[in-house]
Amino acid sequence: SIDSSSADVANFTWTKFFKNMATFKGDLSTLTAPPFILSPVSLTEFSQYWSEHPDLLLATNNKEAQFEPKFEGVEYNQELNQFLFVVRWFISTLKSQYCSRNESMGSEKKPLNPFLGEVFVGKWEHEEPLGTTYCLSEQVSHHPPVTAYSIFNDTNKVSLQGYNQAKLNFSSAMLSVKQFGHALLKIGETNEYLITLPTLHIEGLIAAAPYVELEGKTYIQGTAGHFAVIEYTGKGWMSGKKNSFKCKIFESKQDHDNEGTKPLFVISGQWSGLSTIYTGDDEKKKKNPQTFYDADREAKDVLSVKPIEEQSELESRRAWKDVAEAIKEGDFNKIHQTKTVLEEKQRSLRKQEEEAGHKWETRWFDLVPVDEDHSSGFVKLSSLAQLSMEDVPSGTIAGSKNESKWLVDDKVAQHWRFNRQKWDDESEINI
Ligand code: HCR
Repeated sequence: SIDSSSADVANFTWTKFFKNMATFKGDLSTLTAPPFILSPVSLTEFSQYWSEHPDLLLATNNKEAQFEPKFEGVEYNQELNQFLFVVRWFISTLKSQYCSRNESMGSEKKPLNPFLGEVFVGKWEHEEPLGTTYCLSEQVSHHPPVTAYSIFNDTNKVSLQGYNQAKLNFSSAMLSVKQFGHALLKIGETNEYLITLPTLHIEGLIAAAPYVELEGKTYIQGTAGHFAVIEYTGKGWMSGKKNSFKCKIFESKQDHDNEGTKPLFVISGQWSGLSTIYTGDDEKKKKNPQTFYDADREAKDVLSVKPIEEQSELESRRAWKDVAEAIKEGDFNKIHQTKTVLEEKQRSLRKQEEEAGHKWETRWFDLVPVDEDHSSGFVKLSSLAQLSMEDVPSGTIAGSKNESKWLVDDKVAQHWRFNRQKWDDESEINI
């Protein structure tokens, strides 16, 4: 949101921004940044990053496909095969999620803070057997900002749902970002995968050239038991290369916890470039390395979005059109004016709702208490992976000190879930 007058904004230099940051803690709505670091893209659009390689997402349910490379001496079965496809698809999403602004705009930028009820929709259309993959994204909360999404392909019975909230904290010249939420990938009728979201930080702030570096871990837990832990490291740490990761794949969480059990596979490299897979037996000796994924060689598949003139007023690109133009033109006054129009409209809508005594209703997603979450495998998968089901940073271990730091007494955790019926009944927004 605009938190200052246009004159303030025009004079808001990077040095001032950096000084202000010293005491910053909050979310996107409270972060004021100089105009040249603003992006004309709303955070609701980020949901598409989960599937810019639809072929890799859909390969997870191709029963005829054998995961390549295949190693001799490893006992493959259908579940392990699928798990490897899931891990490869997940690694393929990271470059879009965390590097794409650097590629398209030269550095990380501050995205537009979506308004309540803002939606972003589109599709990836392919010939059979891939068929059409739909992407729905909705801003389900403004304070704090939370975006929920659903990406589904009925032809291949693959669907992904999730939500995301980023909590920002500035310390040691770095902006640290904890992600709340998770993703759930459903394949066919019975197989589901819980995917946790990594912590990240923004580096390059002193040089006014911000970029994202991931830290911490992602866990992937499947219904059949397979468990993966992906550990992120940055430049100057372990490998010395930026965007590095190491992923260990186990038959189960128990195998992971048992120090004597080697992983089935170890994958390492750069998530924004090349990664290599070894069997658990070969990894230490670096024997028989095989390419796992090459992010530089896979062109992304651009989501098809309706022209702005055909969009509803709630659709992101239409709603932010004037602001986006002003940002692209670098016109400080226009940015301020156009943002104010949008924000005032939102304020008056909330006031009207309050006066009428009703609350804004989310469109395609429901906030479901964890003990009533019967439509997803979240509870089962979290307990298999011994992960917290509470409203705590994604990937927090159940029963850990870290978990208790975030807990609020007597508060039952609630998570956003896609309600397919609501989408099927949708009459105003179409793709
Ligand atoms: C932290 C961030 C907003 C949140 C963005 C999230 C976490 C959103 C969900 C996506 O699935 C993944 C994702 C990717 C982005 O890397 C991350 C953004 C990076 C920067 C932005 C800050 C709020 C902007 C800070 C402003 C700086 C550049 C001065």
